[in-house]
Amino acid sequence: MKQTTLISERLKLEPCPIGKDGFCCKNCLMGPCRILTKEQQGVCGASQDLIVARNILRFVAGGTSAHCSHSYHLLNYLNKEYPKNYIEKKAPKYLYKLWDNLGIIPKIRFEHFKDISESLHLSTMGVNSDYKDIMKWCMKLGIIDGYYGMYLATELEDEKFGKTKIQEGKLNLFCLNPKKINIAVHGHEPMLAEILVKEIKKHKDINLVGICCTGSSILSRHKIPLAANFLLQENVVATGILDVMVVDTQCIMPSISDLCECYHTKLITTNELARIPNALHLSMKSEKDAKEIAKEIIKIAKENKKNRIKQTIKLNKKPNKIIVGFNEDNINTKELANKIKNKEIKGIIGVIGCTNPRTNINDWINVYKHLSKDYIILTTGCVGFEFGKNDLLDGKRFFHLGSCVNNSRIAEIFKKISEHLEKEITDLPFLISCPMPITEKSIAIGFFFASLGIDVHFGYNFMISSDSNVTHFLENTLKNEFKSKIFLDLNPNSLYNKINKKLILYPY
Ligand code: XCC
Repeated sequence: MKQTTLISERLKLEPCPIGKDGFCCKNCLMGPCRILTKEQQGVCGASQDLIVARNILRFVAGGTSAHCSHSYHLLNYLNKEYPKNYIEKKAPKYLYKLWDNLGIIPKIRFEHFKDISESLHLSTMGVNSDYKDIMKWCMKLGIIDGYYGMYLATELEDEKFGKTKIQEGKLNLFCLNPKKINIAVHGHEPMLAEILVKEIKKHKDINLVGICCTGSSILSRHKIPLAANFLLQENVVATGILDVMVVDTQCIMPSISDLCECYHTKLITTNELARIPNALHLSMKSEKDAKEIAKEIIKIAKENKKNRIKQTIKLNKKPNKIIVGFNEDNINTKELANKIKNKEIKGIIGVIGCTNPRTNINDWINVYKHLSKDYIILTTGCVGFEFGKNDLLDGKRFFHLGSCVNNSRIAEIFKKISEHLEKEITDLPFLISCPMPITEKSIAIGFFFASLGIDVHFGYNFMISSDSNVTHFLENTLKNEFKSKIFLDLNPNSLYNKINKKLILYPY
């Protein structure tokens, strides 16, 4: 039988200290060049600042491509065309004007994909060597990520699958049921999962659970229990009682393949981009495919239950109860605006993104718990799951808005509040905090919110921990045009103190 390890074991592999700071350039074969001082240059003459800026841009391009690909897959699935003038329709008017003047918005159909590609082009060896201009491209991709990725995906999913509803849901590994046939849906694009939700209603012996953002999506719409975030995905298999794991795209650990072999679980891939060794691939391109595949999955799961070896993780606790399904329409933004105006709350913090196992997750969660006395917390993604595990998702101070593409809901809420108060977004006490980023997507999301004029905090380094000019640019120069900053604070208490001392999140 295959042997495998869990992430807790693999974490012993230390991150590369040079790559961590973005000091390694591997964009050509004269290198890779490791540039450890400001005076050094790569073989081609690239400075440390240039190398860091290019590495960040390539990271943001990766994240933006994932979100844009998500909405593109949805358009194909729904047989729909790209909406015209999408950014112009969605963005606050004054911001659209600003971005238009800066020449950073795509206008022609598919131009946003060209911009992702051009980012890769300009950061190859010997094209763009102006780190400031490269950072401007990061902002451009941030805007693309926000609108052609998150906004469009959220809008299409709301149209097709219905708006989310405020309701009680369940979360954690204990949502798995040893007595039933367990199927998990994992990834980010919920098209097949939506069909499965309907199909399993005919099968009382099946327990469907979600993982990561596909899970958050069907939790917010249909109360399907969310068994795991990114970090717990392997444990879902390692319980020994998962009969089928269906994955679409993004955040699926490659380790899942070996793990499924160890634990009898049938692994099924459904997206052409996300092929995994030893998985059964059932290609899903249309709703018709999805209906057939859903039936097939159920059949496979039923047959596979008898192959369970043994239950290896005790599931002797109850799942956490949570309130989910908030969105930009069912949250009373007028009331929130008044609360800000009357100083009943000090502001709103969007706590977003992943749960990086190299950070102290509990310390971060505790800080937001303290902050929630004065601030409203809007949350999405894997960090939202951690709030749920700590029984904080009560719909009073903590509002769960769904998957990571649903971060557009946070942007909409900020926009609506600013309209109620007749202020620019940047003049209001809003903060985006991404304490534990893992993926390129979370960095792209940060750049999107910064483009809206909101300060963005990261709690884990993405190549900006040194005192490079790039760090300085994001903390200081960005303000000149976008009235925001992107900054790093790795220490939860220090972030708390900065907020309390009004160094960030200025009161209204
Ligand atoms: Fe991050 Fe999105 Fe992935 Fe979780 S699932 S690890 S991107 S928070 Ni969306």
